[in-house]
Amino acid sequence: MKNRQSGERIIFSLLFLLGLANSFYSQTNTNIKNKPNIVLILIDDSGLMDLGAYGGEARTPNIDKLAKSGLMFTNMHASPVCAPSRAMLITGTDSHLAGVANLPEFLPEEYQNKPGYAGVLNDNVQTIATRLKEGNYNTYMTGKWHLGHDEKTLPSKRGFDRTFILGGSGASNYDEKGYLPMKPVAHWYADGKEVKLPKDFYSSKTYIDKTIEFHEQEQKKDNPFFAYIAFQAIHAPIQAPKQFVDHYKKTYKEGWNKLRKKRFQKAKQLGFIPQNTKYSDIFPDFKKWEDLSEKEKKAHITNMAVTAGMLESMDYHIGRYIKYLTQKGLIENTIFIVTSDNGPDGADYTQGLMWAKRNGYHTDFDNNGGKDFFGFIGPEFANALSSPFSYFKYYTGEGGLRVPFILSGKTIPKNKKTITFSFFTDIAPTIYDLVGLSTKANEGFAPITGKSMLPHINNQNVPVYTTNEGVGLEAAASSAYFLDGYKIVKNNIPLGDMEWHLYNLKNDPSELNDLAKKEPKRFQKMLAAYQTYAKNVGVLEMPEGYSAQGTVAKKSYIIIFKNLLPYLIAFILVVTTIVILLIRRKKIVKSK
Ligand SMILES: [Ca+2]
Repeated sequence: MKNRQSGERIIFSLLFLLGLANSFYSQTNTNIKNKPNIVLILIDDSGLMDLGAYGGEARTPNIDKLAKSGLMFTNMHASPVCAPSRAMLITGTDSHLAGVANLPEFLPEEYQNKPGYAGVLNDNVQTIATRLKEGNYNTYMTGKWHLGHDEKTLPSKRGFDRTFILGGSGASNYDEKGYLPMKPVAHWYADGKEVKLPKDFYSSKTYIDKTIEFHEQEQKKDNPFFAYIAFQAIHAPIQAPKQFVDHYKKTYKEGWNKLRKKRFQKAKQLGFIPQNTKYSDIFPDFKKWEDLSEKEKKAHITNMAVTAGMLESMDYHIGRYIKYLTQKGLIENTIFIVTSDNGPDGADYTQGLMWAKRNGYHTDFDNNGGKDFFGFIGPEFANALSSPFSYFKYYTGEGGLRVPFILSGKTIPKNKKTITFSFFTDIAPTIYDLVGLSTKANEGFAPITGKSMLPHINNQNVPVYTTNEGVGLEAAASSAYFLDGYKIVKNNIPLGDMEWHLYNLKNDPSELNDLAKKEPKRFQKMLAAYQTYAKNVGVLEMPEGYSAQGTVAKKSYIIIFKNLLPYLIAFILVVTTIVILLIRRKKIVKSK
């Protein structure tokens, strides 16, 4: 009897333990399942108003739907250039502290080993992917990484389970061609190893194909996921399949001044800027649309049509991904974030066209189509696209910094817009807050310098930054400091004057009315705050006469010259030989 009783007790205890374990398992499983999936979509070089939802000309119905079903920010600031923005986005920490103060391409050689300037994400910071692994997330990345490109510095070493990425700053969207003489070949990596591209590669298509593939191959399907998709669209070379481009052929026929004015009016209509905002014109030294030949106009109109088509094509593939997540029942619990890393690219690639053509590119979209097309928008149209703001990519004028930012998902307010000031480093801590992780950096790591936007998301009357919380920024020798709706800004050459100016962004977002002399106290206070910021993060002064575009051009010319040197020597030798032969012949004739 005793034996029977103790046997029953053992069985009961085992059942009890099994029950406990089961309940613990289902609780953990529920916790995991309740955490939202995060899809972080990064566009390359899109200004605030390029997407349809933000008043742009491109048809982007899928992103527009996300914007309508979510919260649209109109006062989000990135850095003015790619890699520093990406470092801040993926870590929540100032770019200098993260090791990516500037782009390697833009940096004079002597700066490349200085602290903060290696152009590679350092070990003082953790990425969103690493942090989300704490919450059992599956982590995927496709697209442009640009924060390191050897086996030790790829995203597969920075918390991403599955990756298919471009290491460098840009490339053809159809094959392995680079886009700058200093990087004639581009390199892609899958799960940490260099790979050849699939035959049907088109950047936007393949990045979505690969993301879907990662979902399909996933073993831990019950875990939440984080997918970081960093499109090449709409970075130069601008390329898109014809079917996405042809309907924009007439959209930009009136030129850059009219487009800039049109977007300015639209920005007012949409409430992005106050009604009494003054219009800032295209830079006065820029080419005049009316002075162009018909052939030149057509080239510009085509480049713009391809830009719009490239955005539409990107949106189309985002739509395929949304459809996939819907079919798999994952969409309900997914939060989408859509943003861009800096404003429109005003670089003039005309000088590089000879190199581009020798390397397999063409400039005839009508006859040769999107593949191998070398498109770029140039400074004038970049100035129009960055409307209603001043400047564009490379500069800390608002046109270089203001980017679209859309948050959309079950727990996000629907069909709302916000004009609260926010900064790129705020995105990572906001994600941590959304999934229930600490918004502070883990012990032993550099601080997360951004702030969670979740209190603002939950109640738009609560600003992200209080009136005494400032934000500093420096990249490629352009700088800014934001405090209480004001901004001090110093824009680098050639378009800037390297002087500090003070603007009230609340009533003067186009930065026309310099208040430095009118409000000296505020000006001095903000200058001092910037100096403290610069010292704390380790900003280095660039050499006299430095400019980002100038450095790229100089590096490119040296490479072009080196490549041409053998031909030049051969040419000199041939000419010298001919001259010697002619002189000899003359002498022989004379002596006869
Ligand atoms: Ca960019």
